[in-house]
Amino acid sequence: MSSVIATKPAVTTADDMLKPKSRDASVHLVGDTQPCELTDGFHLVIDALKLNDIDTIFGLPGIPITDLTRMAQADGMRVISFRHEQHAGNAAAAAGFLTGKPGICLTVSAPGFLNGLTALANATTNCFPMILISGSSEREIVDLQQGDYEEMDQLAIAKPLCKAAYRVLHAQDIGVGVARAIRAALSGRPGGVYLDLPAKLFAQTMDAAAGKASLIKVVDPAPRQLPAPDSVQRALNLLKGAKRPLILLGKGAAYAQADADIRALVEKTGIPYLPMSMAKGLLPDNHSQSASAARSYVLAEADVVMLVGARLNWLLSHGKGKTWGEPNTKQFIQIDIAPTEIDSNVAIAAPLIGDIGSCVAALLAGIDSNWVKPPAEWTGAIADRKDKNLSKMAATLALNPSPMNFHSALGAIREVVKARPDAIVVNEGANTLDFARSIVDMYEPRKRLDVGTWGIMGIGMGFAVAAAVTTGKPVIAIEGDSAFGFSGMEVETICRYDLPICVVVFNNNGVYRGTDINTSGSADVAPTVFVKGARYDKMMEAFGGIGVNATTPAELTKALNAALATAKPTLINAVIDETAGTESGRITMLNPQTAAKKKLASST
Ligand code: ADP
Ligand code: TZD
Repeated sequence: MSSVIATKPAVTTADDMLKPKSRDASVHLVGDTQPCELTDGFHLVIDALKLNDIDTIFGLPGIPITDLTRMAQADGMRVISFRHEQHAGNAAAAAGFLTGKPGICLTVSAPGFLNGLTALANATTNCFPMILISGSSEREIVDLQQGDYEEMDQLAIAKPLCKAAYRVLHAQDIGVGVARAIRAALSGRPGGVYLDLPAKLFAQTMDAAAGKASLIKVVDPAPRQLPAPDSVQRALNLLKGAKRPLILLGKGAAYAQADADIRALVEKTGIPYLPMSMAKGLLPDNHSQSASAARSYVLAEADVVMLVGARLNWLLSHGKGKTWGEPNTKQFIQIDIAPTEIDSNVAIAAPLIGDIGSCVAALLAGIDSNWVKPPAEWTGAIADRKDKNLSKMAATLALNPSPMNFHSALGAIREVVKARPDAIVVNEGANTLDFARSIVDMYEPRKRLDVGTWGIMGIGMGFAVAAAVTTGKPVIAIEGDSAFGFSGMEVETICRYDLPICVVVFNNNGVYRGTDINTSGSADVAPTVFVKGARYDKMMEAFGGIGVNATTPAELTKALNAALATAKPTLINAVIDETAGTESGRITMLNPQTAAKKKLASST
């Protein structure tokens, strides 16, 4: 039901002085001349979101959206208020990925908008649906650059960084604006959408019945897109002819929520599969067909690779080079909703364009009891390598060095997650990320959230809050100490909402490690070094949460189990050997080398 207001604003605050409604005579005229029930921009925005089953807003209040946050809360929406907009934006993005509904981030104008924009761009890069709604200053003043409060042409700035951007100028268009934003975020390849709401809009009034009638409930915002039958046949033929087939599952496959069919496809075909980071758990990592522990081998040796919601970007070495073995030995099948993704890096022999649910269902329909599973030579070779690598890893995990290293600490977390497969793991850092991805097995779909396509630091607490709020499940955030610093202040948010989040900070005293030396001779420490022996656990205690300093895997296990049992906000400062990390983790080769250094090296 749409909300109705009196002719006066429903909430009066000191911010009202700066609100533009007093400048707009026509709004008053409408209100004064029509004694009938009125609604306004504030209420129409809330009603439009609620009508579309959006029940949560992640944001940060201030002019001109403070009242919007209050009214949304009063109207039954969950309003999660953050300490910095980037984290609210990241939360919205993660909520979008987890729920398949666009996550909403609400910010103030210019600086708040810009703070949220990184998250919007990241969501778009990750193909997560989210809507950044920002209040903005007066169009007349902004466009003449007359220096309004927080003046900025936000729509123009947002446009190149997201999938779509819209501005609503009139209350009667709010329904259309919200509907377009939802459809743009969800349809086709999901992504970030910007919705610009100038301050003046919120106080505009209109007849309540007309307002209600102006709202749109979006019908089928992510319509199924069936693949063409001939493209299905082409893909099946290629798969059938393969000697060394491989299925590669990406986070698009996790997002698609076609879990049962994806599992059926893997199991019915008997094809080994490799999950990308956020596709881990689509099938349990201990599944016999998982080729994770033989990753390099299968990528180099496979002859037909079927990509399911995964792009051949830098994370997959662009589908070429040493990672992929001998040149011209591979053929690709690619299932994707975005036709222009095809051939983006290498030739795709069998594109399958459609939504993953429909594409996988179509493939399944073509796989009958006569399907010939991959040759034992291939699956056997993979199994051998897996066994070898897994026993190597088990031996490393069994070591108990002092101080802890990444392996011993993650070995402890691995066992806890095994016992709580419903817990959601959030993961960022460099070494902390790379090692956690391979050591901590996932058992259920959409339980792992991480730095994604950009490899961005700062998603930690925003993603953790969204995971806890949208699922109610416990969250374990495995964080490098540098990574944690980007969003660390949100531990207050975690405590304020009493969320079941346990943050584990892998504290090795710096970015990558804590041992760099400043060679200049000045008193400053090296750029990658932090305060030694910092106690991040005290940050959580400062806001009433539980802080634990853990120096052994046993202490870490105990604290983590306690956090899961009590569901209380907890931060474990896991003390890690400061010499343990490598520069940039596994992507150290992406660091450009100075020519001077090369010359130096070659002359010695
Ligand atoms: P990863 O990083 O895990 O390899 P990417 O983010 O690179 O995954 O790829 C995800 C791909 O999934 C994108 O190309 C996107 O267009 C696609 N995608 C997302 N949702 C769907 C869907 N429902 N159906 C089909 N493709 C999808
Ligand atoms: N800024 C942003 C927004 N994203 C980034 N990826 C970086 C900077 C560069 N960067 C990485 O790629 S990883 C990382 C930074 C700063 C932190 C690594 O240190 P850590 O993890 O303490 O988080 P490890 O486990 O000690 O390596």
